Formats: sequence, structure tokens, C-alpha cells
Amino acid sequence: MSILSQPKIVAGAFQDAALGPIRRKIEAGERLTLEDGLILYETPDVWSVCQMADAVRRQLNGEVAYYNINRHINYTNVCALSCKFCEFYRKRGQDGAYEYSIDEIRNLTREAVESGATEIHSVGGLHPYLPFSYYTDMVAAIRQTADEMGSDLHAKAFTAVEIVHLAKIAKVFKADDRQAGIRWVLEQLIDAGLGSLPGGGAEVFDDRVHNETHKGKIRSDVWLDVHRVAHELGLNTNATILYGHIEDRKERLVHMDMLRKAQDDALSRLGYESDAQGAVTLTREGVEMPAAGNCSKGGYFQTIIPLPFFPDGSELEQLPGPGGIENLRTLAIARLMLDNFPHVKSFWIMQTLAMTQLQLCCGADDVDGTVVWYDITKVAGRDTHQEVAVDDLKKAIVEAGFMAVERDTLYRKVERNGKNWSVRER
Ligand code: V47
Repeated sequence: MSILSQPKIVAGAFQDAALGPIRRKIEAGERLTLEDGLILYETPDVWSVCQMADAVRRQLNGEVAYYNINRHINYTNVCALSCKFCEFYRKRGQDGAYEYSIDEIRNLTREAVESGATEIHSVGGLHPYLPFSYYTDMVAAIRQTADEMGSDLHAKAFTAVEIVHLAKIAKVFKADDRQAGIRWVLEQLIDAGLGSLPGGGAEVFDDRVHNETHKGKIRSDVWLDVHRVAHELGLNTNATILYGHIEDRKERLVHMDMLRKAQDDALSRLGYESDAQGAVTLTREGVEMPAAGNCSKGGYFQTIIPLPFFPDGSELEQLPGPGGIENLRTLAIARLMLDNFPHVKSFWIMQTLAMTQLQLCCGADDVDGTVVWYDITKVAGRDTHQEVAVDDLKKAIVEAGFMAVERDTLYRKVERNGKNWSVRER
């Protein structure tokens, strides 16, 4: 039976004939072009776009919607960069600037384990003075504290931007052989207990946007290098796109295309066959999803997380930020374009839980998470304590029509008994 034959969302009042050929490509598991992406962005029939994304999401993940119990740690807001979209960074000595000691990281880890968390997600600014050992000590402190408490808590830490910063601090970053320094840093962090890389710092892979909003940060080629080396070392990673500021929709689509090409390479290393254009799609009939968990044969991108721009407090505060329909549409298009990404995550902290519920119906299969403290963006009126109870998360998922399944960082199903948990083997 066609994956689109049982629509969950009835098409709205708008009918756009331009969607027909796209629908047929999706049904055949064919890759969409940038032109297709633009049609999906421009059609007034947004509900059909959402409906197609929902169908693909059900093909890949069935009736399941994942959630996780985690803690985000933003270990410092001191940053050498001054990205225009960011309200989080401070300069050293400035009011509100902070950095956590390793003892504070240990305490936060203890609290996370006590609350039954399966993951610590730790990222921060590019601190100009902390030594390289601070970062390996941080990962080791997370893992050792968890081990002492009998927990398999996963340490997911450091965006690609931080990894390159660490290579510079350790004086191993060479412009003519970038990957060697990146590899060395990742190997040290893996030895200390790092389990995966988050997807932050990607912003929009475009030189114009880079020069206007986050000059000084690594460019797309370096971001992709970090993830490639991580994959080669067997780490799974995530990817983001920060949309709704000065970029245009075509630039978003180019970003998605660059990510799916990088994923083609990662999946090829895992033995997937590509088509004549080098594309590996998971939506083709008979193609299996990559196994959950890290794998010595190589890692891959697990999920794309579309992040809507929050203007408040940033240098781009005059911009309105994306509206609800744009958020739904962008997530749905990410699901349709990124045919080789197993998962699409809705980060409720930036979307709100209500929008996350709608996104579950329009392509998302995953919700991050119980979170607790989050400093990088704040939904209006909230302080940095942003926590959602597990029951509320589950209720939101079930209300959206899905089966709530707890996962660990590597998308293995979690068996839970109160605060104690384990993962089913792969
Ligand atoms: O890298 C910064 C973005 C990212 C703003 O990998 C902003 O599982 C919106 O990457 N408005 C951090 N976004 C968050 C992130 C993330 C979140 C959840 C899960 C995962 C994962 C990754 O937030 C930054 C930057 O791209 N950001 N400022 C802003 N004003």
C-alpha cells in the first residue's frame, strides 16, 4: 500500500498541482531537488507538505515518538565570538559571565543521575582561557560520577565549533591538515568517556550568512570535517539548522543538501549502496534504518534539529523571528529533504511544547527532553530553569496520536524501573 494512501491530515482548502510530481517522488523513495524544496516552501498548501512529511515519518518510525530524560549543562557563557543571533555570550569579567568548576559539573551529574537521566548534553561558549585539560576533565568527571553511582549516563558534549576551539587551545589545529588536529582532540575526549557529538553550531551553511551574522566562527567545510572525523571514529552525531533570521529559504535548502551529502558518505561507509547520483535514501523500499547505538564500523547523523531563531536580547532583536506556520513548514521540509536522516527532533525549549505537539504530526518523531536548565534561549517570561515532567512529555506525545517511547542518546529503547534504567542490546 502506498505510504501516502492513508492521510492522517486531510488536505486543506488549497490544492497545488505543483505538489503532484513531488508526491510521486516521495512515494518512489527518490531524492527531492532544491527546486522541489522551493516549491514546498512556496506552496500555499502547507497542510499537504505536512501530510507528506508525516507519511515519511511514519514510514521510517511508525507510530513511535521518542523522548529522553536528560540534563543540558551550559558550562560557560564566556565566548571569544560575538555572533549576532546569540544573546547567551558574555565577555570575561562582564556582568553575568560564568564558568562551572569541575566540582560543579560533578554535582550537576550527581543530580542528573539521581533524577534518572540517561544523558548529559554539555555545550558552552569558546572560553579563551580554560586549558585543554578542563574539557577532558569535564567528560571524565561526568562519566566517573555516573559510574560511581552505577549509571550508564551518556556524555554528549561539545559542538563542532568547540572541538575546533579545543584543537586550537591544544595547538594541534593546522589549516593545511585540519582533520588531523580534530581527530586528535576527539580521540582524547573519547578516551575520557565522550559518547557522541551534539548538532549545534551549524547555523546556516552559507558564506553570506556567515559573514553577516557569525563571522569568526568555523565555516561549513570545517563543521562538516568535524562530523566526518567523528563518524570515522565511530561516534554518532546530530545536526542543526538555525533558521528565521537573515537567511533566505534557498539558503536553508542548500544547508539541508550539504547535510544529506555528508550523510550519504557516512552511510556508504556503513555499507549502504548509493544510487547513480551518489545518494543513499532511507525512504526507498527495503532499505533498513541504521542500527541504533555507536558502531566500530562508523557513525552517522542520527537526527536533524531545526532551531527557530529567538530574537530577544540578541543583536538581531529587530527581526521578528519565524512564526508558527514557518516552524511547521521548515520541520516538515527538513523531514522530506533529509531522506537519509533516521530522525527529526523537535526541541520543545525553542519551539514550546504546544508547537512540538503539532510538529509531531508534521514530520518529527523525537522530543528533547526533560532538559531542566537551559541558558542559550529562554521562552518569554521564563528563567533558565526550564523543566518538563516526564508525564507531561508523554502526555503531549500521546495526545498527538503517537506511542511515547523513551530512548537513550543513541536511540536505543530504555527499560525503566523508577530512577533505574538500562538499554536493550542492539
Ligand atoms: O549552536 C544560538 C543556537 C544552538 C540562538 O544535538 C539559537 O541533540 C535560536 O544545538 N535562537 C544550541 N537558536 C542548541 C543545539 C541543540 C539543541 C537541542 C538538541 C541538540 C542535539 C542540539 O542554539 C547553537 C545555535 O545554533 N542558537 N542562539 C537564538 N537566539
